[in-house]
Amino acid sequence: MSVSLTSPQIDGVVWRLASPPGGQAAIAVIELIGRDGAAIDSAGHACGMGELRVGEVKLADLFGVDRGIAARWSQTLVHLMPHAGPVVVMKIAEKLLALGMEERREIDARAAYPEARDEVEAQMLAALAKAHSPRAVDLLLDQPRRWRARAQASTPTGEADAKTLNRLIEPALVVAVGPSNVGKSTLLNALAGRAVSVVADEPGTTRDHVGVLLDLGGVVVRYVDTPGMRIGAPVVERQALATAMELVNRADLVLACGDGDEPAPMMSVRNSIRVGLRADLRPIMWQADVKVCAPLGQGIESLVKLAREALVPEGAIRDARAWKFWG
Ligand SMILES: Nc1nc2c(ncn2[C@@H]2O[C@H](COP(=O)(O)OP(=O)(O)OP(=O)(O)O)[C@@H](O)[C@H]2O)c(=O)[nH]1
Ligand SMILES: [Mg+2]
Repeated sequence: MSVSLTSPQIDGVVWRLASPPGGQAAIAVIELIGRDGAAIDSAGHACGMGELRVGEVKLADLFGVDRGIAARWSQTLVHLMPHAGPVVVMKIAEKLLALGMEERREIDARAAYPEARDEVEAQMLAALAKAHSPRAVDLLLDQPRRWRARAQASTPTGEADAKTLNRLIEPALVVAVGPSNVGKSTLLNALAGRAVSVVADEPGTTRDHVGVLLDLGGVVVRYVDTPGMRIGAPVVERQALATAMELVNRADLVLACGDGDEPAPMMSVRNSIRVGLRADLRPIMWQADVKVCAPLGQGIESLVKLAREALVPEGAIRDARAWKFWG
């Protein structure tokens, strides 16, 4: 790869390809990890996404290579999501390297944890250090024992179950969509237990996307609250909608939201839950999977349970077989 000496150099940011290599996904995930917020700020400008606030999710021109989604999940963590074509990913990787951002190699677990008794125990310690979900802890701690007992006991979980459980380490993407003013942002605030999203009694309140890491009863997810769909929206809002649709395409779970007046959009995606909001105002006449009055907390527990079950089923967590959680 050629490195241009004239490029401005970004200090204190490393990156890694977070989407599985050779996977089937249409979108790639390139993770930028900053030493601090300022390092990420300068990387953001250099990558062509401009200023990106914490919680902001937007469509950006990534180095002129591809239009993709940029999401800032915290001060120091940004995801770039271009199309997953190998040429696109390689060109973006070249640009990052040219800017002085090094690729973070997966750590060598055995070298990092010399006290570990075997490979699985070393991988377990490495996974514990980066796992996001509290529900991952007991499960990971028990893996070395399960792998040692495997010969007598049973075969390990299949690839599909392993991928599901991996969501306890690397959070799944949950995207809430639906018409304007039905209470989507109020729902996010209720789920987060604090005000992370702008709420107002005016259609079109959320003009940008709000992305946060959210703990759904022990399973941490990346949650994006999108601006409502409404007819006659200004251009900037329609752009935001285009971003929302791209996010829906790569979501692990979509919350299709509506209320008594505005039914939830019919989603033709694999994994979705139809959420009837503002259920105290008017009866929900369409087929909702769960009815919610977020300000009163009604239906929140049921929704959390449904979402958790759709992402990481309790049955998979309770599965006593060994789990291939690394590699
Ligand atoms: N009565 C009642 N009002 C609610 C409920 N949930 C939200 N609201 C109110 O409905 C209005 C719209 O709520 P938002 O959460 O901003 O709606 P939104 O879907 O995010 O709207 P956009 O961002 O425009 O798409 C606000 O005035 C909220 O206070 C509810 O369960 N019951
Ligand atoms: Mg909103």
